[in-house]
Amino acid sequence: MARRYTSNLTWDDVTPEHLFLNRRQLIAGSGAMLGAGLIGGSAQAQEAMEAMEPNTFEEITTYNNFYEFGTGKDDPARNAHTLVTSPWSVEIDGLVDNPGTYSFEDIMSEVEVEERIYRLRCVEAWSMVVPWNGFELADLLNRVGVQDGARYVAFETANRPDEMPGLRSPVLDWPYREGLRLDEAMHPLTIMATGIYGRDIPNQNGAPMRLVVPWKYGYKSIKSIVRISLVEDQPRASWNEYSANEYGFYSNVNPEVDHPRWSQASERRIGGGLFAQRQPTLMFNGYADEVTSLYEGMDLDEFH
Ligand SMILES: Nc1nc2c(c(=O)[nH]1)N[C@H]1C(S)=C(S)[C@@H](COP(=O)(O)O)O[C@H]1N2
Ligand SMILES: [Mo]
Repeated sequence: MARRYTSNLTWDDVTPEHLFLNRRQLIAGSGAMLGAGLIGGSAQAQEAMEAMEPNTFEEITTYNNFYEFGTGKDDPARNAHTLVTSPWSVEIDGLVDNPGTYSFEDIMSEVEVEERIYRLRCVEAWSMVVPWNGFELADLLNRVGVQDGARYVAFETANRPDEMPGLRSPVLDWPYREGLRLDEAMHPLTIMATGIYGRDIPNQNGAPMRLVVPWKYGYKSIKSIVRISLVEDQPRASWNEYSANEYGFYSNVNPEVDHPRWSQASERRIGGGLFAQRQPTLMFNGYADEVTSLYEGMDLDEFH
């Protein structure tokens, strides 16, 4: 199952020329458009390939949301160097067979890291395409042993005022928290990212380990995680608590459900230039074939 989404490029492989020659292969490995009959010579196939052209390392690492380091897009790249990411450990607790404090190295020695090229769609209606390195969250959860009764997974970011200047402003009720339903967390598209373009993930992108859930708005992808809890009830989620009608718990990318203050029908691709055309936003950010079944029978307007 997981193989389907895998590509195994290393940093050395990822030259622009290589990407150009292998775009078709990358699309096939991306999860986007699979099964939609778009892989071929058609105009849509061309469009699909262009939509999955990765952004540059520079773009991905200088236009970030990481409010612990300031609310400006360039604040994290400027300020996040103060975060101490080694040593790092993650507390895994709640309804698990093997609760404990796991070092980042211990986790990395157990899991299988691979490359996933995913679209990232922010709720602010911009997007980019990122070649992540990471492992399936399910891989980690299966190793610690999820117990019966666990229905959700809760995540917390580090809460270190000395290293995170943004914590001085009460923008959110720190620490940053997010949550997934267990089936979303166990889905093979859901990864813990530890790298970008084959390099260690930079601090501004959530070092040393951040969640990536490609069919949900970017803010669900919580950065610099220090705690993972398996729980029975729907956990707290920072943006949902900030304003529940603007930011639902599910936050699935959905062009038909607008944010109360702006449309979600289209998006601006980062790096596309000032006059680049906006792109239509795709249902579940292009991963509908893979995840629609998770929400069968749910009103996605109500459970936005
Ligand atoms: N801890 C934490 N995680 C966070 C955020 C944040 O402010 N703090 N911002 C989120 C938002 S809004 C987005 S769009 C993505 C951006 O990820 P990137 O900077 O790697 O592109 O991170 C998400 N994870
Ligand atoms: Mo975002």
